[in-house]
Amino acid sequence: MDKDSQWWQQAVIYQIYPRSFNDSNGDGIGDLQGIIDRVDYLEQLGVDAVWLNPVYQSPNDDNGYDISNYRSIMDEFGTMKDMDKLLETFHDHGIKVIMDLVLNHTSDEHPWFINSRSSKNSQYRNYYIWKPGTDEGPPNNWTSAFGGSAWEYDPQTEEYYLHLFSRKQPDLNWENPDLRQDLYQMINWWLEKGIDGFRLDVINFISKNQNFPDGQPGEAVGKEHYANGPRIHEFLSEMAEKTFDKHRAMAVGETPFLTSDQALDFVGEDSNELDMVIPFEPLELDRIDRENWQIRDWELRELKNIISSWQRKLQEKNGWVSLYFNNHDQPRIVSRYGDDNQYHRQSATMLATLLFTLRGTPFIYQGEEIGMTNTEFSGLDDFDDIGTRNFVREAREAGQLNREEILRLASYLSRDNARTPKQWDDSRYAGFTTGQPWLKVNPDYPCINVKKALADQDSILHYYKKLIKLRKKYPSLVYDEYRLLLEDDPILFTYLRRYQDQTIGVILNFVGDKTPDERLPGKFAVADRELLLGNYGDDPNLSENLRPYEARIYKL
Ligand code: TEU
Ligand code: CA
Repeated sequence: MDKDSQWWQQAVIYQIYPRSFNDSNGDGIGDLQGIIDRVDYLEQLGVDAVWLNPVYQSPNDDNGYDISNYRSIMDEFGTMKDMDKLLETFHDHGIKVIMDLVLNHTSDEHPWFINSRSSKNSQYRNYYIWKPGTDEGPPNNWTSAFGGSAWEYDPQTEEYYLHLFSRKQPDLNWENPDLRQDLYQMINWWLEKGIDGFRLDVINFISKNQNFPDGQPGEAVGKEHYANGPRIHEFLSEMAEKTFDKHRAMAVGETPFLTSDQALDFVGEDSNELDMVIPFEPLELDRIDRENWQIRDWELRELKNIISSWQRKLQEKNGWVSLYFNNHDQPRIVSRYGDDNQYHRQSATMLATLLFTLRGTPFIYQGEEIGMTNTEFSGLDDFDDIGTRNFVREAREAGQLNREEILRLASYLSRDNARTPKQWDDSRYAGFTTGQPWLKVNPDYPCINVKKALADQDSILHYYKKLIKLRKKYPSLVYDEYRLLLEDDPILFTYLRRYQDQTIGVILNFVGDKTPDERLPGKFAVADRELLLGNYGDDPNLSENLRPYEARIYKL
């Protein structure tokens, strides 16, 4: 059990999007004091750590993922004093604090970039990636995640710089050892303050193929030349050695385009790079292509396949993953893989049951624990997120989709769905602020809010609390074996978890219909089976039909 005794393996982590969590001073923007004010709520929920989205100084072109000073706090969120107080308060309540760190790019307003673009001879020129253009214009055909070319021409020095995200997010040049040393120093500066770990933004993008060849056409053109690039493992192990290891801090890597086969190179027991990775595949089933914003129908079998291959693969070499269904980039899961209408409670709790009974560390995104849903957008000007706004603009220019179609796709896929203010109660603006919120509150707040959920013993919130407790009690929910049953069943997701001599069985009904009992395998028909938790409360005979979105966890 030694290899398994890291605190974060048994932990449940709660993600806070500070802008939308709680506003303490009525300016309509969530802030650090607002987070401090809710520490009791998080403690009673039972989470072990919080991960804060970026709180550093930023011009907010991409809501804090464009950092202009790594060592100071965004004015709207408060001061470094507030940050120190947050850390102290959370530690007093036994909750660890994980910060978000963006090392692939900075803001174009970071002093490094201002200096870098000023002259080809600048001491900071090679902190970023500059190239001369070609006859066609940009150095190659790579595209930005937010639309258009990944290269921006800068008239000052007549060269292009690379930006895999917005043009206000220039990519850092990790080939430069001076840059790497500066980043490590900054990381250590935070770790010395007592931060417990980091979530590393798009960390598998930091090493680019230095020939900068054209990419294959398709989604994210160029990705085969920068996702998991040539020196990625060298850079990550150097960083771990110079920073996290010395402080025994946790490092979680956000890793788009990573497959389960590649994951062990980052988190397997014979690599020393990251403690866990954040997979994307389980959340890509309902979209064909992120860049072109196309959606599709999907089948449960696909989800079972993806989850099962990640579970099996990572266990081979004791690698670890983050388990999540929501974050600040994802539309709300209950509106995607569940039913946010007729079976809101049932489907939200069923999906949560899946998350909390797999091998890995569950991450709850703010509002998920009360079943927050996608919001309503009334027009094409209603969107705030840079990615959505660019999609709307480009789609209108291309003229292939009509207004309704664009609105339908943007409403379903927009990151704004995740970013609407946290719904605390049924007062005006859902108790998030006394002022005018920066982003419209979801109109369903009178129905879905924390106050109401706390008062109802059968709420989604109370179910999450039970799941958190259960995970602490049964190591077989955390470690070791995962075995899928009924592999081809199109409706049921059923599996066993086993650790030492303890076996747990999970049955999930993924549809809003009753499901005939004969699908259930004999494994569950043991006489002394005990229902540990079910989202309908009772434990009917196994010969009874499963009810819509029913979830049951058995000790076998
Ligand atoms: O997201 C990385 C990522 O893969 C995004 O391109 C994602 O696919 C996109 O949000 C979909 O529209 C991280 C952060 O989580 C995100 O908030 C940032 O915008 C992005 O990096 C750039 O820092
Ligand atoms: Ca505020």
